[in-house]
Amino acid sequence: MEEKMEKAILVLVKLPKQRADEFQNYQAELEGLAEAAGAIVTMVMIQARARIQGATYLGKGKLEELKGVIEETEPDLVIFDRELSPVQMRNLEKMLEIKIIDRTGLILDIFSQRARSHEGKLQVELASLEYRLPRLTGKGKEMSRLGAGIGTRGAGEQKLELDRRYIRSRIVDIKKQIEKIRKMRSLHRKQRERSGIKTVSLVGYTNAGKSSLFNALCNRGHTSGQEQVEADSRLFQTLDTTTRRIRWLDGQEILITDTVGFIQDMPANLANAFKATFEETLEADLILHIADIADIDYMEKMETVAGVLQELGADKTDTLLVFNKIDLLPDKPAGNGNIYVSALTGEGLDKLMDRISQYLNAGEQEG
Ligand SMILES: Nc1nc2c(ncn2[C@@H]2O[C@H](COP(=O)(O)OP(=O)(O)OP(=O)(O)O)[C@@H](O)[C@H]2O)c(=O)[nH]1
Ligand SMILES: [Mg+2]
Repeated sequence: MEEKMEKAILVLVKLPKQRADEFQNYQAELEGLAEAAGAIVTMVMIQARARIQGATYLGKGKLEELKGVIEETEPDLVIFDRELSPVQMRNLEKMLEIKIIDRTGLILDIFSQRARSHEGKLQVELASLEYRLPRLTGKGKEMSRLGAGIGTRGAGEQKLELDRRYIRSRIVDIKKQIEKIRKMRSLHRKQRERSGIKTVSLVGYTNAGKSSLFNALCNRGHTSGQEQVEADSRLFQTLDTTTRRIRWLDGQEILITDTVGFIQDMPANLANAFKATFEETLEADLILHIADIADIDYMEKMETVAGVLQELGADKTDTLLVFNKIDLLPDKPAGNGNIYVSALTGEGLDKLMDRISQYLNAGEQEG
């Protein structure tokens, strides 16, 4: 928080396949990501194009316009809406002479700022290094050119020594460490399985209200004297999974887990780095998929989440869809069997807890 806010220009390319309303949400999400990283968006520049320009991302005219705006308004950086190829990145930096961050770099930066646990930090560092490796222009040059702030975090302390050889050996090292942690996790999981305690994992798009619901359920579940997890409107507030044991009114104990949120087009490196975290989710007895029903884009976001779950192989785990933030809807949806709750007001939580119990106990009888 001590770091100063950086002024950023956002640059987006609208392709023909993006509908106007889709594009609006896409833009809002990028603004949300920029803010989450600690930037103040001073200007948004949009170019509608038939396709992305291979070498420079933008067309010639738009580039010149952008250069003019940069000279006039002197921002700290320019943020691009998609992942740039190493070549595009280099060309843009050369032409615009300013710090350039693409969407992947932005998400990596947010993750670097938020990771708290040892494992989370390793995962983010791994993803950052893998992203950076093909983008290095020469020994140590890249980092010194970037200076400080957004885009420079998360790749370890020896920033100036970030040459390719160092990065490669560090990647190998981190992978080993993560593998060790993964084994520990699976050991713990087996112990839990033997103890017979059921596990419930909360997943969903970033900002859906997972952490808020996690807290609300823990409060109802007689957890004594434990801290709340942080909930905030910033995207990717949660990066570390938290598991708590809670006791239902009927005396049953369950383990409940809060997890990192999903986003569309999650950078591949990050998704890979976080695989171990999601393994935990895969092996839960029940997944609660939390969706923000007050978000105009909630259907697309639900599809994104379902897609990621499928990729991870979690689509075979029992999943209960939970619509959160019902308090924000003027008209309550009619009783259609869906679960509607508000983590904020507590509405619907009793019903949700009943449904969770039903599920877990049904599983018991079958198995
Ligand atoms: N009105 C309303 N706001 C809610 C509700 N649940 C959560 N929020 C708000 O939505 C924002 C996001 O909540 P979080 O619980 O941090 O969401 P999350 O899914 O954990 O988000 P990430 O950890 O960033 O992926 C916060 O500002 C919450 O106060 C709800 O039921 N009603
Ligand atoms: Mg959260």
